[in-house]
Parts: sequence; C-alpha cells; structure tokens
Amino acid sequence: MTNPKRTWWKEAVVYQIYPRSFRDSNGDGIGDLRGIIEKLDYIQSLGVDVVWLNPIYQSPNDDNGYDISDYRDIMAQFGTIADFEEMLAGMHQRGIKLIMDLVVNHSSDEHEWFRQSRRSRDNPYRDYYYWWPAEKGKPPYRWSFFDVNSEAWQFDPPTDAYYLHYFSVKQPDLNWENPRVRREVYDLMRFWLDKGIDGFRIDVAAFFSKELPFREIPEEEIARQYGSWPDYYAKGPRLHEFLQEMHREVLADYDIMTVGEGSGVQIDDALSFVAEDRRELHMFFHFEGMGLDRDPQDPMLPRPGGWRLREFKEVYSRWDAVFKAQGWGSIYLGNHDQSRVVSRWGDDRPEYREASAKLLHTFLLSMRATPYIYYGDELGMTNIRFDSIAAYDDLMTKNYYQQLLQKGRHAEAARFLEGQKRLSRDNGRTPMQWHAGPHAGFTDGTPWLKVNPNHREINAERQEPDENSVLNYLRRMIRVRKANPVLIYGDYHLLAPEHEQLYAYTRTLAKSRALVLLNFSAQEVPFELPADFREAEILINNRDFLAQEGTRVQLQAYQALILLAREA
Ligand code: TEU
Ligand code: CA
Repeated sequence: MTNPKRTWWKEAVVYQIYPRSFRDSNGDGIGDLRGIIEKLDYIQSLGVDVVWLNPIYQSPNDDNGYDISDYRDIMAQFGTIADFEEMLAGMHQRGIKLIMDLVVNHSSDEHEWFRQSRRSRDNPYRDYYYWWPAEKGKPPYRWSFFDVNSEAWQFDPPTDAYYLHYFSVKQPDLNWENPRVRREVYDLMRFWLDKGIDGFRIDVAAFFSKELPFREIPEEEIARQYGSWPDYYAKGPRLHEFLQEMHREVLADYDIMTVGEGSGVQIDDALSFVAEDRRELHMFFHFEGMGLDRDPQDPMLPRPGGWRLREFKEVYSRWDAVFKAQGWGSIYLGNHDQSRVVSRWGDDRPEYREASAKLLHTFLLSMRATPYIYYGDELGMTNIRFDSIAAYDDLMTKNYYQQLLQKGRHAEAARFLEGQKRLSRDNGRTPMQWHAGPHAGFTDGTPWLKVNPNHREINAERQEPDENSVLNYLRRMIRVRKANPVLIYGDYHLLAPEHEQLYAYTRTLAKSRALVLLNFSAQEVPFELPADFREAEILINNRDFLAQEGTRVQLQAYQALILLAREA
C-alpha cells in the first residue's frame, strides 16, 4: 500500500540557512537577518518552498545559538524583532514559509531560569533543571557530547550539587518532568507561531524524557567513547507522552510542519514519532546515513577505508520502506552539524566536483521524502579542511581535542585532527560564497570563520549566468521534482542492490514510472535499460549527452539521469 495523503510539507523543498554564515549586512563579520533580507530574491530563485533557520534567539553563543538565554528575543548580533518581522513578511510575500529551530532540551546557563535555579535549593526555578545533591555522592555517569571531560554532570558550588548537561557545561538540560517547564515551552512556541512562522525543527527531540531515577550505566557500555548512549538518551519513558502533549497543546492548532532532530532514534522506533495516528511530529532526521563514513568504534573519527555505496543504498532504501504505509520521511546529506556534501558523498576533485554535486542533488530530489538542502550546497561548496586546531571555532572539535591531550593521548589527538578535515562541523559553516571578491561577498569586515579560498572559483555570481552550473542544475532539478509528482509520492524500488558504483531505482505512481540512474564513481558504468525505459523521455541529465547503444547506456563518471517511461 502506498502513502496517498498529500500535504504541502510533503511536497516542499526546504533550504537550510545557518544565519551566522549567510550574509553579513553591517560589516561586523557575522551573518545577520538583514543579510538574509538582502538575499530573499536569491532564495526565491532557487525554487524552494520553506526556509529552516538555525537558532536566532538571544544567546551567549557557546554553541552558536544552541544555548539560548532568551527564547523570545533575537540575538543582538543577528538583529531585532523588527528585522525578524520584515524578513518573515518578505518570505511570505515570495511564497516561502519559515521554520525556526526549537531548542528546548536545554537552555543556556545564562537564561534567567538557570540563574535562578542555581541560586538556592529552594528557589522556585530549582526544578526547571536536573540537580543531584552532592551529599548523595557522585551522580551516575552520563556522556556529554561537548564536555571537555565527556561528563554530563557539572558540580556547582553555590548549592553543593551537580546539574545535568548532555551538551556543553553552558547548556543545562531542562527538566521536562516539571509541568511548569513544559508550559513555558508551549507558550514560547505559540509566541513564534502567532507571529506567523510555519513550523519548527525541533532540536534533539528524542532527549526530552530522562529515565528516572538516574541509574548506573554498566561500565562496558560507558567504555566506548559514546557507547550505547541512544538507549539511555533517546528512549525516555515519557518521551511520547511529552510529544503528544506538545501536539495537543500547541501544534494541533496550526497548519504548520514539524521536523524533529532524531539523534539517537533507531529505525524500529521511527513510526512511533511520525505515524499520523500518533499525533506527534510530521518528520524527523535520522542519523544512519551520517554514520556511514564514521568509525563504528569511535564516531568522532572517519571510517578507515571510507564508506561503501552498497551500504548507502541499503540505509536509504530501509528508511524509505519504513514510511511506505504510514508517516513520512525527510532526507538530507549535510547540515550545520556535518561537513560539505560534495566533499563527503561526492568527489570534490576539480574534474568531478560539479558532476558529483549535481548527482547528489539528483538523488536528494528524487527520493520519497522531504528534501533539505543546506546553504552553499547549491553551489557545490567544499570542505575547507583546516590544518590547525586554532583555525576551528566549533566547541565540539576544540573540546574533544583538548580532552585527548589532557589524557595524554597525543597520537589519537593527531588522528582526530586529521579526521576533522573530513568530519568537522566547521567544514559546513564557512561563509557563503557569493562572489570571487574579498571574503566572497559575505562581509566587508573580518569573517567570524575563515572563507574558503576556493570562493574565487566556486561562487554564486559566477554560476548565475552559466546554464550548466551546479546552481542552475539544482534549480532545474527542483522544477523537475515539482512537475512530476511521481518523484514525490511514487513508490521506490531499488535496482541492482549489490552494485558498488551505481545507485539505480524506479519510482512508480499509478501509470507514471521514473528510472533514476546515479553513477557514484569516476569509472564508466554500463547499464541495461529495463524494457519500459528503452523509449523513455529524459527528464534530467547532469551531462550534455547520453552514450547509448541499443538497450544499453554507458554512464560517464558521476553521471546522473532520470528517465520517464512513456505511458503505455
Ligand atoms: O545536535 C545534536 C546532535 O546530535 C549533535 O550534537 C551531533 O551529535 C553532533 O553534531 C555530531 O554530528 C543538535 C544541533 O543540531 C547541534 O548543532 C547542537 O550543537 C546540539 O544539538 C546541541 O543543541
Ligand atoms: Ca552582521
């Protein structure tokens, strides 16, 4: 059975903007809302329907906005509420919707709630966070993703107690057991929805419920750096109760879209978040694809020998199948927590960069899931590959490196630093490359993070007039998706699952049948066309020719092709 119910967010193409890096309007080196306003026509020209903005709320920027100190105000560096309203109106005028990041697993330690909470044990805000009184001894170990010591409990002298922070010490976890906390969250959601936004991307949505009381995690599970944290972090006993309550209390009243960040969510649990009758979320981001090139023993390091296309196909096919009858998927290959897609899943050597970037867009926009495109990927921007730890901004990279040094693990630290050229989040955060001039047209000042020197070659201005640029290919591919509902709703069927170079699949909707052929390699790949595609129409081709002899096509390096069978 196929999933027939049509909705705007299933048909939408989402463009993600990391505001800090998009366009700086006032020369302080930091991207801002007026910078986004300047670029609204560009965003519209892509053909996208929705913009997802990373957090723009007030924040001391320990984790670039993911540590929020006031949920109802705009970060001064980014602008004002008036700028926000102008930006939102400008988007709506252009038929573009806006979804905001909702970061409510934790706040900043500089949020008024936490300032109060840490003051005394009987402060009315004490129970807004998780505290462990020191007289009970050391709390049971919990991993922290960003902590220099990987420890999620931080001792806080004023009240002689530890507080919980799954992320940095400046990101204390909010206590969702407390109904007042949940009420605050629902109120702030309404605050933004009533301003007219069109939905939320919900940060670490599976972490809200903690298993209480905190119990000891067996040594062997802690032993590995990140061990089996999903079992402890993403399966809390009240998680679905909370998400359903959020739906009932807020989401149900608006025609919006929601996408949870599914860090820790495993495929067996997928439907429990997004099946329609659950009344929780519309979609979430799974992380299986992002694990394919990481060392299974230590996800902070790249996988020796790299990733395998067979596994890539297997993962994306499995995540298609799980939503065949219920729910709906999302698909992305990069975002602000990942490196650049063409460097990671394509081939950024000069001779293959453009073809492989186009191939990745063809993939993303021909799958049965809502596609998310990260700013800069429309140009085929690449990893910057910093050489020294000093060049990095991201606390995740810096703190993990420091941790290894503190433990005297120097060889590993060097390996980690080398691996960050492939995996670091900062690869995906370098400023947008608008033109070939100074700082790529991102800023007139000094950019907060180094601009990739290859902006002289890879930039929007240069690609704009070039019909064959990655940018114009993406625009064309978005139009192709929109003009062919089979690419949105059609059933997906994988061909040649064992093939190491070719990713081939069909999409079928009633009488409409499409064949997608993606050569993920620098070699030529022959492919025997199935009978119904021998006279097919070419919907899109990332090369200007197709080598075909009789029933056989010869795919060139990184060639991507979609054929539409003529209806019988
Ligand atoms: O990310 C949560 C998350 O799963 C990441 O920490 C992930 O483990 C890491 O980036 C490895 O790729 C979300 C946000 O997307 C991220 O930017 C924030 O830093 C984090 O939450 C804390 O809010
Ligand atoms: Ca600025």
